[in-house]
Amino acid sequence: MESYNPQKIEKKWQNFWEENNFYQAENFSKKPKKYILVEFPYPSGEGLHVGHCRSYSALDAIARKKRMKGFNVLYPMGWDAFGLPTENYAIRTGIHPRVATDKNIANFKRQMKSLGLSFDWSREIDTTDLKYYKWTQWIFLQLFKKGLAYQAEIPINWCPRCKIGLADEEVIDGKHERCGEKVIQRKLKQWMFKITKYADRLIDDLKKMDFLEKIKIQQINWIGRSYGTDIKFKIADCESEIEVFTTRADTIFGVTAIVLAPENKIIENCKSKIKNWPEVEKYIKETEQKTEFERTQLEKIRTGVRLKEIYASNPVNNEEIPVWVVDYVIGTYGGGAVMVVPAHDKRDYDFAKKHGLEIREVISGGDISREAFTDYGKLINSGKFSGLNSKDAIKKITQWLEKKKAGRKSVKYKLRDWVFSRQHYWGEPIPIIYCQKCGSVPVPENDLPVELPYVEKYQPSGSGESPLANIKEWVETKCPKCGGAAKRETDTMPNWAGSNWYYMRYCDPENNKELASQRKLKYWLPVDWYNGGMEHTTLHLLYSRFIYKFLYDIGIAPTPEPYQKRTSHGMILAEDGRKMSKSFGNVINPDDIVKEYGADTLRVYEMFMGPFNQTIAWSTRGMKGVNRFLNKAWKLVLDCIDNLESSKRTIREIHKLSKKIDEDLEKMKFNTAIAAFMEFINFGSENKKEIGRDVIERMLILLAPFAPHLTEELWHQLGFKDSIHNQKWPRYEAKLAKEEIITLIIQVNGRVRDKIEVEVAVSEEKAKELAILSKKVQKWVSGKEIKKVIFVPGKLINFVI
Ligand code: ANZ
Ligand code: ZN
Repeated sequence: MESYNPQKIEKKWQNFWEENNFYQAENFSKKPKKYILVEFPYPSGEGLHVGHCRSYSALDAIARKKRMKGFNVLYPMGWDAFGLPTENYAIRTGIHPRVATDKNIANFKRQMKSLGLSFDWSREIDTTDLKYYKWTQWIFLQLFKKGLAYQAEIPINWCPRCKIGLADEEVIDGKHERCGEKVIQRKLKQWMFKITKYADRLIDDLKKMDFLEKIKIQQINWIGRSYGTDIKFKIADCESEIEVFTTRADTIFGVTAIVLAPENKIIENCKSKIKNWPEVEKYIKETEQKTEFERTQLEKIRTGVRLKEIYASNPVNNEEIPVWVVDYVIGTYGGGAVMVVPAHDKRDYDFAKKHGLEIREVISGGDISREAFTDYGKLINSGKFSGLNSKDAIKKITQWLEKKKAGRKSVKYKLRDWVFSRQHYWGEPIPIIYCQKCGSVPVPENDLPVELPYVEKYQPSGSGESPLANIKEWVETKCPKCGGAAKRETDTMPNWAGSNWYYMRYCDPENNKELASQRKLKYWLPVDWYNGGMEHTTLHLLYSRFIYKFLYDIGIAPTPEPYQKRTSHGMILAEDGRKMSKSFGNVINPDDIVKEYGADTLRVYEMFMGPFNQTIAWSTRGMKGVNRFLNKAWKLVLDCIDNLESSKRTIREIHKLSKKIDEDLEKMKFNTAIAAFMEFINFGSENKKEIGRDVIERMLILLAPFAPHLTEELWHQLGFKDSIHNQKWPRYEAKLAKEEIITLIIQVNGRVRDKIEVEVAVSEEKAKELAILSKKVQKWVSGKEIKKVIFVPGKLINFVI
């Protein structure tokens, strides 16, 4: 008998599938559609990571099953290829990013193909392809037209090492996520997207979606919607008023100071009235260097400077309150001002202790001599509002303020508008032209794409301009409006731009007239099932939902949401439990596994290694175990190839397996599905005479989504000419899949003492155990020695005492 040799069969079947276009999705097929999507990778120089394989293999199994169930499945792949690593590589080596990208893509593609993934390669896309990014630029123009793309001179996160502006999301713990350098603040003119306009819809529409719960929660927290009250405090001396945002209007009688963000314009307005201006100015200057992270840490020392002789008036009792400038108030949230209630807010409590402010209790229930009492409670020392509970008081006080025109109900969001400019070369040029006369003029749609010019040097200028600024012939152009001399925008888009909408392009990748045809979008969207990394929940997932909603609003996207269902896979760590990294020398290269054990082993192992959404360490032992399982399956099939009939219990076992695989695949419980397979193969290997042809065929079909090559080979060895992947997914008979239950009679010395329900295949050991548990039986046997047990399978058990 031939032994299992993946090296011999895998390439062969990959070619067979490709030549026959097996996995090409058909537009407008009569079959119901299923759009299954995995996040497309950034084609780095490192090649495919085993973590990529985890997502791709798992969703491949699901795609294959759906095809066998009669769906017209779209399972596409492409390249998210703009980005910094390639640019940095180019700077280091002098190899042009285009050249490096093409090489990396070719390598990734070779690796994916060696895994036998059922991607529809006819729809492959590349975000750095001119024909693709033309539409990324087109989307930018639509946002610009609707006023959702705008420019602002804002303090942005700046990485001094990479010499580049960063989005909030790229700053982790105050450091640049890519290089680890401490981020500082710097003012630059930036393109911004008004994602905040969509904040409510981005939260509220989650209700309708089938997303993992923790994904929903992360998105909601990121957007950070909070309901509260805006309250105005008048400053008598400089005819100005301070607006604060608070979620705790019930504490307003406990306010003993107002604190302003250093960015707050009021400070500048009141400059002439501030007696200690030099001190204040110095403090503001110092803050400018600090990042938001440094400023808002809960445990930090609460610094601040009092604005001498400036007082604000509390609208509820006209009390005069001192005003301070402090760095822990953020200029861009609320009004950039906070009413300080030391008795009931932890930060305010620390601040009051440090600077000797009064701590005035207005909510009862705590011990404010020790710490701030931050819970809700009953109001005290609050004039006519005393006695109310916090919730009612928030409502009543807000209403009262509304009447006095000193406040109103308000909603605030943590989410900021999205900084969309990068001072880099390897990105999509922003299609805007600056004219002295006409201002910022959009490139006419007919002139798209604005092609990224070829350059020799990609070093960022460090002045805040992108390397493109040095290419005179490219920068200098004509104004599309007045025809006068004008200059191109030299900033490029961030690496999220191309991944915002790529899944739409798969529906119609060759279209030169539109981003994709309406009919095709309507047919394929929304994506039925999208799997990707948990780390993309607040970035890519949120951004792409926003862009899609915008496209929906202008009549391009056919549905309000792009992804019906979103799941996530856990990371794969190295065998030593650390992150896989070149510097640790612990990277598992999928190429090596495929070469030595085969793609099917890699695929099945990655699905078997643990619960799909959990982070897990690679185990070579586990991987070898899976390889042994596949060898055993191979042998079982060939050993039983000539058996004609299956035993009744074998048929029952295969229907049980059938049900298990069917249900587990849908719930992404790949590991338990494969464990059930292993059990079945063990059972079969011990009872080969009972395994007939029908059982073998069904088993192979069930295994096909997991191990596509091995099953295809055996299928043909069984004599079939058609591919196993074109077979119908087997239905199981619920009756058979259920355990058959019988009534077991329990006797003691030949007399019936009880009856119990047991599985038909119950063993003597198990039957004995269950029978002894019966109270009625215990009455007769307890304290006595059991001399003999007579067991008639499926009928009775008799204890002789
Ligand atoms: C008074 C107060 C009393 C507050 C109290 C809390 C407890 P969330 O839920 O995150 O929206 N705040 C408002 N604007 C701020 C800014 N620009 N920078 C820093 N802090 C700011 O938090 C809202 C609360 O955060 C507001 O309610 C305000 O403090 C503070 F016993 O107002 B509170
Ligand atoms: Zn002009």
